[in-house]
Amino acid sequence: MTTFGPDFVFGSATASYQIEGAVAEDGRGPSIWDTYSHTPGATEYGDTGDVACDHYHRWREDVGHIAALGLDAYRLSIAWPRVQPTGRGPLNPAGVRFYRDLLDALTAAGVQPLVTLYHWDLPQELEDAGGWANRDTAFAFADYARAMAQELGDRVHTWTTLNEPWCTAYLGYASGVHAPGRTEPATALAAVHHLNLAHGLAVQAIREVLPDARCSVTLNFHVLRAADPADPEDADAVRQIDAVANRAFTGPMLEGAYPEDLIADTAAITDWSFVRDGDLAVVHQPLTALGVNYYSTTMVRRAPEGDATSDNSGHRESAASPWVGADRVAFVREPGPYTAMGWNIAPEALTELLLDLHRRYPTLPTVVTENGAAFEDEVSPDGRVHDPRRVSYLHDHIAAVAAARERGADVRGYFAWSLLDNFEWAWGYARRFGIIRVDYDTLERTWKGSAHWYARLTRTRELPAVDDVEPSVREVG
Ligand code: GBH
Repeated sequence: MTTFGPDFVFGSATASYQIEGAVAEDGRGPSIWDTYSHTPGATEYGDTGDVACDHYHRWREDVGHIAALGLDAYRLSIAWPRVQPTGRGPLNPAGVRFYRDLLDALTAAGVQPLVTLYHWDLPQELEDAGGWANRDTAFAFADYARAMAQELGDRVHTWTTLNEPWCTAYLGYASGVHAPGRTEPATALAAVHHLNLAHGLAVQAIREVLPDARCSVTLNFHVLRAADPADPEDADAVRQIDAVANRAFTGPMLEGAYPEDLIADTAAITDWSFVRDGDLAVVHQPLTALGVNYYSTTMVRRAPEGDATSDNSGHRESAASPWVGADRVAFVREPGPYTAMGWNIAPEALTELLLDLHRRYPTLPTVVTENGAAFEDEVSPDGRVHDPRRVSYLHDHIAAVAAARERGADVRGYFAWSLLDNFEWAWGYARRFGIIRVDYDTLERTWKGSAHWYARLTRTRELPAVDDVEPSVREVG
């Protein structure tokens, strides 16, 4: 029997642009995702976040679902352009009030709020001034973080600076499949550094206001496999992708330096002169916890010169690669099973990742801030929503977290991605990750089997069997 003690935190996660809608209401300014999603061809079916789950108007109902699920915590993100429409200068009181009311409702329901300051919706005006390629953006972010600490400080349990800066830098500025849709490898590396700097400056700014603030960052770790583990060339491809994807962030944030092999591998692209004296000391801040987003593994091999890097990531097609400086790395499709994103399912890799992080950073607790899967749900005539593969996915990955804990990893919590079906970035509404189904015509919410299953877990704190998906009399939904 797999059991979790009372201190282990079970939650679920969302992000502002993916659920809120109301993009032009109450003084919200435009973000790069408004611009990008309205660009023809950028997203599947031209979907945008204009309405999304209409969470901006339905948040009270959604807090009701969070409470009914028995969640210990809820991970949300603040839309920077909603609280500070141009990314600089005066705050928008209506935007601040929205988050204050939401945080109060969560607290009243006994749910810890974990707040991410940046889940990809950069104010458009900051992009017009250069976006993450511009060092000034890092300082604007710190000002925004300070303002949020002042306005919302006592209501937030844990602050997370950035969600997955890998995606912001490489999908936004190298492959261009995310906003702002730029395809400039050197710019992507400048963005990496300015994001790292933004993180450090923001942690400092938050702690100027709230000296004891719990601060973290969420990274999407690439768990890498060599196509041929016995081939040293494939092992070197693993090392190279680990540098550009993982250690480009953990190096400066957690160890105070960029990896030397990363600088060497990218020497033809940039001289890294955007890293100024003193920056690394700023980036390297003590953190309360490290957020870990995990979905799948990545397999690579050494490719001959000129063999274009294939990106089998399940991102929408792009001619440009997110893998800056990795022209001689090829990506190999792994054995299934796969989710609807085309991502292979590998729960044992989550155990490995958590143990590896514990070994490298023994005093830094981890929290799984996202894990989940897109599948096509089956809606039966009586309106029940069946998602047995999502239940299995969650079951196996939560068991993988328990296994890591048994072997000594200091993992403090697990957040299912996502509370609701929502705007899945370039895939729009064509991919559903929610444990609660959203009908995009009526915006009605319906608990899937996985929500009933997760509610059983939060209530009993024992991992339920995968067929334990029947609604309980104590549940709404
Ligand atoms: C997260 O991104 C986001 O935080 C969240 O907003 C989103 O809805 C959710 O996951 C589901 O997509 O790097 O090419 O080897 C996850 C993005 C997905 C990026 C897996 C890396 C691995 C393939 N990550 N992907 S690859």
